[in-house]
Amino acid sequence: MKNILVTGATGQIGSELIPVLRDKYGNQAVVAAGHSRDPDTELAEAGPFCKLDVRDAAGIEQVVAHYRIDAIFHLASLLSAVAEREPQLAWDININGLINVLDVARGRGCAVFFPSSIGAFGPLTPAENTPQDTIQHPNTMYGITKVSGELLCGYYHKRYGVDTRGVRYPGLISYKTPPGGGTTDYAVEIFYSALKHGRYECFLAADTRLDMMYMPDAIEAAIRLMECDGQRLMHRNGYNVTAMSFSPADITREIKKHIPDFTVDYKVDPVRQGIADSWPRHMDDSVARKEWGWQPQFDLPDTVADMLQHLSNRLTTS
Ligand code: AKB
Repeated sequence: MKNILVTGATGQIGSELIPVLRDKYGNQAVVAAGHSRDPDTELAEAGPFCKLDVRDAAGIEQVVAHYRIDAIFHLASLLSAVAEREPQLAWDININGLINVLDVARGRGCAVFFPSSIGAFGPLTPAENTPQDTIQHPNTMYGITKVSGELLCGYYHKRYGVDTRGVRYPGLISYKTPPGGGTTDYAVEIFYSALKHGRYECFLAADTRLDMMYMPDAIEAAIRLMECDGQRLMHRNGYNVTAMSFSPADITREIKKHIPDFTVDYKVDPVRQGIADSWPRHMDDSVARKEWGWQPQFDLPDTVADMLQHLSNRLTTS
């Protein structure tokens, strides 16, 4: 990778991936492209930033040509809960946006990273040790766009030779940019509430166990997969990756080790609970470990300690 475009630059993953890529490849080599939110000054000033709607195919073509892009991290996407509220918009952004990126990549010889999700599975999927290759019948629009995205990436590789690669991310935990409209967002919100108020009202039931990952591992997964020798990749797209599996009750117990008076109440949101209940509890990610050396660093105790430390610094200085 020489010149890199990151779509969804101001989102939860993009805002943390871009500084890491810029450290590695140089500030000018990494173009940040965001749609709606204003970029923070660090993102916009450290290197090229452009406003881009991924539904605008000509706009993508122009940016890729102008900056001589050879790799695209295509992160722009609506998340699960918001996609249930606006299914047509989710299809438009998540699928038509992806096809635009894949077509430009095909014409300009770019590699493409596509983040799929645990949402690509559904209620018929084995929930424990979810295999790499298994039933994928999601019952949410988000899941339908993610499984279709995996298939499209596979198709563009087989049919047109586009170097597509991707993972199925679990819920992602980070302190820099909050996620927006996801089902696993509780695992980020809980830290803000614990530090600010000492209590949290959780929208998932106490025993809803899901796969999760701390952001530094998510960034490492994307870069490691894109940098590895493509000959090693038998699957290429939709690699299961996970770092831990926990429920709201488990993370509460871990936070209480640092903030003993912290309390959680449960007010279950039926929509998000229904989505979570259709997802795996714990994926088997041995194929990613074998094919490209996936190895997470952060478990639940490490994540909680690091989140609380960074977030309390941010909250006291803001
Ligand atoms: C969401 O909750 O929608 C995302 C995801 C697991 O893909 N965080």
